This record gives sequence, structure tokens and C-alpha cells, in this order.
Amino acid sequence: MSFSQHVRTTVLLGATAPFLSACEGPQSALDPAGSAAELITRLWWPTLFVATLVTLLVLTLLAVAIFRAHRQRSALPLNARQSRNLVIAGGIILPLAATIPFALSSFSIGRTMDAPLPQDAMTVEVIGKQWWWEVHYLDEAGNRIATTANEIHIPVGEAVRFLLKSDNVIHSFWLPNLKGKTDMMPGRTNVTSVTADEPGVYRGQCAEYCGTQHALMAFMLVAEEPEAFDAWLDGQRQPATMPQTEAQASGRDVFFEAGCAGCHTIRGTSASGDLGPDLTHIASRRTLASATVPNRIGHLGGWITDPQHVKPGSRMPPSDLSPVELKTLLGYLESLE
Ligand code: HEC
Ligand SMILES: [Cu+2]
Repeated sequence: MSFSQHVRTTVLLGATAPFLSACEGPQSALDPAGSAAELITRLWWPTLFVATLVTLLVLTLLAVAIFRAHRQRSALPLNARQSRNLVIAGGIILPLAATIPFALSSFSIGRTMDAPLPQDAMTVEVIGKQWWWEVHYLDEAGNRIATTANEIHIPVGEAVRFLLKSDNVIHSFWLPNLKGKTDMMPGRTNVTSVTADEPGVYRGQCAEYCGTQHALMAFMLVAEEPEAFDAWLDGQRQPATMPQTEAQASGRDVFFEAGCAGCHTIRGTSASGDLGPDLTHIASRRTLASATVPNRIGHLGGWITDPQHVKPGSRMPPSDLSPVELKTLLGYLESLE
């Protein structure tokens, strides 16, 4: 490669790299892993193409107009009839021709994407909290059969209904790789559906500014084979495992003595607080505090000691446990698979 070729490649790569990197990855709307996101992407690219053409056309005409105005101050380049035709063509016909096909296809994609699901489709209720996600699995009668937080599992290839709510401010449920945004409004239930065509772990994000920790209000959606999903849901339905060792039993005592039970539920114990996430199966989750940090013992210890350091403004107070208390508490929480 000659020097000038190198320069050209470098400039080209530099100009397109940010653009290309936005097109793939765990939270890109242009990297679809489900039929709805696929449809959105198929509409997005032609929209970008036509919008770019129109922008270039308008900028070119503007440049022409500026240069002409400099050169011929007096005479109008077009007669009255030509200018009228130009306005009709460029001001009415072109915009309509450019936008009507998109309006129609966006309407039809919206209808396909949000076609009502069969009555017996699996239903997950998600409640937006400040700043985390409460998740309930419902049976066909609408009763809650399992509760978790910040991590949603669904069987791959199956359309799942989501009932979206909030009991505080407005949040928005967004899984870029799978579906567009749906608002979560206080006093309302919005319904959306999600189908993942490929197994994987997808990152979701709150998409409506909802306060201090809006940016750290994320969640994980795990799409897995139906058998794995059934096994997971069965596990989540169970009450917490009983302490198996003396150390775990004293860890559980620390949990109650430190006041954690006032805000957290551990099903199968008397802890039934509901200000914070259900911790019955906390050890089975991939992340802590709405996908802020991975769920490893070090992060768990850091979180419990000083949540405000990990997620400033979060609604969990710091605790001042002795090292031994913290160690046994962690041992107990780690046993809650
Ligand atoms: C005043 C209420 C309150 C108290 C007391 C409290 N927490 Fe929390 N806790 C929360 C809230 C709210 C969150 C969610 C924070 C977020 O993600 O923004 C949380 C999150 C957590 C999480 C992460 C859960 C997840 O799924 O991401 C763990 C683990 C946890 N708390 C453990 C404890 C322990 C152990 C104690 C006792 C030492 C405790 N909490 C005391 C309110 C509380
Ligand atoms: Cu939010």
C-alpha cells in the first residue's frame, strides 16, 4: 500500500468506525435478535438512506442559491411559472413521495409487531422502581407465581407478553436488540410483547429519565431453550433454601438484625419488605443493583457495605457490619440460589 492509500484507508476507517460500532453489540437497535427488532431495522436503513439523500439535495440547492445570489443580485433565474412548478415539485410532491411510503410501512410494521398475543401466552409483569425492576411471572389466571428483580428469563422463540407498570414516576422498558421502547406509566398498564429468536443474554435499559440513577437502571433478559427456562422458573417459584451450615444460619440472623428484612423479601422466612428487590434467589442472578455490577462476592460485599458508593442516590442505606458479620451474611446470601 502506498502512503496515500494508507492515509485514505485510515481516514475512511476513522470516519466509519463509530458508526459501525453502533451497529452491533449487546445494546444496539441495529443488531436485531428478534422479529420485531428485525422489522424496525428493515425500516431504519431505507429511512436513513432517503433522509440522507434529501439532506444532500437541500444542502446542494442551498449552496446553489447562495452562490447565485452573489453573482446575479438583480435577475431571478426562473420565471413565475417555473418558480411555481419548483415549489409544487420540491415543496409538496417530493416531501409527500419521500414520507408517505415510510408512514405506511411504519404503520404496518407497528401493527405486525404489536399484534395481540393469544390469551394463554406467557405473561410477565414488570414494575419500574427507582431505580430497579420488579419482575413477577403470572399464571393463566393472572396470579403471581414467582417474583424476581432485574433479570428476566424467557423461552427462546416464544412470544411473551409484558405488562408494564410503575408505582412512582414514568420509566420506559427498552430492549434494543429485541423491541422498541414502551413507557411504564403510574396508574396504567401498558402491554408489549417480546420474542427472542436467538438464545442469549440481552441488556435492557430504562429509556425515560426517571431520577438520579436513571442511567444505572438496566436489566438482563436471558433467552434460553424451553427446558432450561422451565427449570429456571421452577427454581424461582421455590421458597429460599434453608441454611445448611451454622455459618449460614448466623448469616441469616445478621440479615434480620441489620434490618435488611424491612426492605427485602426472602420467601420462606419472615422477611417480607418490599422497598427493595426480592432476594429469595439472589445468588442465581448475574448482576447486582440493576445490572450495575456483576454478582460476585466482592461486589456483593461492597454493595452491602456502601451502596451509595456503587450507585449514588440509590434507596439503600449503608451498613456498618463487623467483618465477621459481613462474612457470614455474604455466606448466607451466596447460598440463596
Ligand atoms: C431502606 C431499604 C433498604 C434496606 C434497609 C436494605 N436495602 Fe438492600 N436494597 C434496597 C433497594 C431500594 C435496592 C435496589 C437498589 C437499586 O438497584 O437501585 C436494594 C438492593 C439490594 C441488593 C441487590 C439486589 C439486586 O437484585 O440487584 C442486595 C443484595 C441487597 N439490597 C441486600 C441488602 C442487605 C443484605 C441489607 C441489610 C444489610 C439491605 N439490603 C438493606 C433497599 C434496602
Ligand atoms: Cu427508570
